[in-house]
Amino acid sequence: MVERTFMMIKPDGVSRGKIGEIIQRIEHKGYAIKAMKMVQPTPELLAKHYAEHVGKSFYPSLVQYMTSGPVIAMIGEGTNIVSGWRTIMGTTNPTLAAPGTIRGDLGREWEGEAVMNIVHGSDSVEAAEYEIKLWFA
Ligand code: RTP
Ligand code: MG
Repeated sequence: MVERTFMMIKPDGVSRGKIGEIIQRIEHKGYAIKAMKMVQPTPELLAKHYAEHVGKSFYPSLVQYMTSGPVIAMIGEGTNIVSGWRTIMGTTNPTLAAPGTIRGDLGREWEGEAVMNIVHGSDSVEAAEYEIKLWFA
């Protein structure tokens, strides 16, 4: 099924010069990038994007991390892209993420209690719809 998802290159991906490499992996897979922009996330936007995590012990560190610089926000489109992009990203913790995934190959550092993991992808079709509306209002 052709789906849309919300994809993001997080501040560490941008500051470490990985934009080109990450976009190349998206294009190699054959996913279409339907929209793309550079955004400086605010705490207000992040509270909506990461609503499920507000109040958790790592949340202040997550906000510190995610407001540390600009991100690249993208709408991707392709067959089963929601789960497919999560597979390409790898699991949340880069230490555990498989080699060959973006997080497994490129991620390593922590911002306080929050793991810095280069990229984001919506975790369901419903989340994708919500996040696309939020970031591309
Ligand atoms: P994301 O939403 O950013 O794509 O990441 P995810 O689904 O793989 O992981 P999620 O559980 O939604 O967590 C969101 C972000 O919060 C930071 N985090 N740190 N210390 C920790 O246990 C921890 N858990 C989450 C990470 O930056 C993670 O991507
Ligand atoms: Mg998540």
